[in-house]
Amino acid sequence: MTDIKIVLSKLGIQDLNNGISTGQKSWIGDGDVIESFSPVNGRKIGGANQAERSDYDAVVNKAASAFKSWREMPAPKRGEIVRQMGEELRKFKSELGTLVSYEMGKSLQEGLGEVQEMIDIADFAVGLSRQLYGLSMHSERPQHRMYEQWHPLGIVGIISAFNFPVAVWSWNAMLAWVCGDVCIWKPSEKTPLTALACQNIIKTVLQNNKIPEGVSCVVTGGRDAGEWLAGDPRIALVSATGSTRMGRAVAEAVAKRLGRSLLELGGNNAIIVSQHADLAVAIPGIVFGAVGTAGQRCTSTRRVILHESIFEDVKDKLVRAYSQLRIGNPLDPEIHVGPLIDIDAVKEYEKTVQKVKDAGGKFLVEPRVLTGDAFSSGCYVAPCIAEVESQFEIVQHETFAPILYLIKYSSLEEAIEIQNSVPQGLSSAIFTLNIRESEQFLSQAGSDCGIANVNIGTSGAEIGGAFGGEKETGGGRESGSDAWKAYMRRQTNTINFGNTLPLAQGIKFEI
Ligand code: UN1
Repeated sequence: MTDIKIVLSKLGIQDLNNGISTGQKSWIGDGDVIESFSPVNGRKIGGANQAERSDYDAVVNKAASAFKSWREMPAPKRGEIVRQMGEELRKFKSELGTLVSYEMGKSLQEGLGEVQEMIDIADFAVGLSRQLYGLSMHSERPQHRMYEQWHPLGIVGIISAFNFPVAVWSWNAMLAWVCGDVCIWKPSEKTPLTALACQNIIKTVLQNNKIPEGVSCVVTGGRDAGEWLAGDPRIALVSATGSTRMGRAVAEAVAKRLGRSLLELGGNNAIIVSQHADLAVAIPGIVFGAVGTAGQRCTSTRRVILHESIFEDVKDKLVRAYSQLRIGNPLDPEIHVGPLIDIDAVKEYEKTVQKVKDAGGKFLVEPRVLTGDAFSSGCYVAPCIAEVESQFEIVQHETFAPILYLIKYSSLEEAIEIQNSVPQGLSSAIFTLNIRESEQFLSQAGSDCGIANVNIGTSGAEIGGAFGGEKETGGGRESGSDAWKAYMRRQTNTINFGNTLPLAQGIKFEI
């Protein structure tokens, strides 16, 4: 098995007694050490000093001063810096992917996939750096020109979650950088070391190009650090990924100061499987969506809405597929399902299971917490499946664990209604070969989610599309398409090149 010490040292993270420091005090603060334990085996990996308020203020000052020069660099030149960052990430893909897997607990393939997502968004951002287009309009006045341009916003605060400890940050940071912004990243306190590893990679590129390191900053810490960012008028945009509860707190604090927020919060994603589905495609889509990353993606499949005529058949197929799942050390390539992030997550899993039972749900694949030497961290749970009623209270909530609900429907209208009946609106899918059904699902009367797929599952979105969702998911869009606009400010410009001053709306003002 991989020697994690070697991985850490290749990523420039030295072990300092029990704590770990990148040697860049100003980035990581002087506060208490946050310890990072691997959910794989419960062992301590290291620690990082939390930022204190004074560290935070120093970081903001550094970022603000870096912004002054970074914003003046032409966007395609900023794109060149981001291209080099993508190159560095390619070099460290194996080490960073391994650390992601070890610190977070996702499978090695998914850890590597996450780093690939960072490389891809870097490529996307490089192209984008030459395409930050504004529109031009026809003025209603003679000898006038009107157009809009997009300017950098300033400092972008990025609050990221443990489940995609590095990719979601990169979706934000890479775009923000080509847009001319500088970033302050508050990573999840559950995965501080992957963040420091990324910081080391980015720092090298900045240093090689003699660019101030304030372009990319990290403050490690818990809730406090998130609150500092949210409440700070110097932070032009706060982009937050995580629970709806956290997002609500961020949104309120940012709105109070009339700042901007970009929220990517919980999902309660459903797959509709119609009687016209190709089950050979649908079953793996459901299983990957439900158990991939041990059900800890915001796009994880939580609900499967099955046509009554195929309910028994699909149920049997899913039960059979679940019996083949291998649970264990995520660094072992044979394993499908790794651990949950920590013991608290296991408790949440158990609580949800109990609530499902109390409400009258019936487990078709039994939940259990795994014990024994291979599972000594106490974080391993079995993916489970329950038959439930859509209106159960617990079905309205997102539990970050591999618990899948099956719900029966008889008409497509009813299926869509069930799919839309939860407070969240991130990802959704339908499996059908019937074009009327798929079009109805994608129509304005169909899925109310930010992502709606046909014949693929709810998770595993590509970086090229705008990523995010509606309702309690928060409404923000990150990553591809024109999500970059959230990281810039629009300015409308009107220029008079004539020798009179005609007023708009035909108003006459004579002096
Ligand atoms: C998340 O879980 O916060 O679509 C992001 C997916 C991944 C991203 C998930 N590309 O599943």
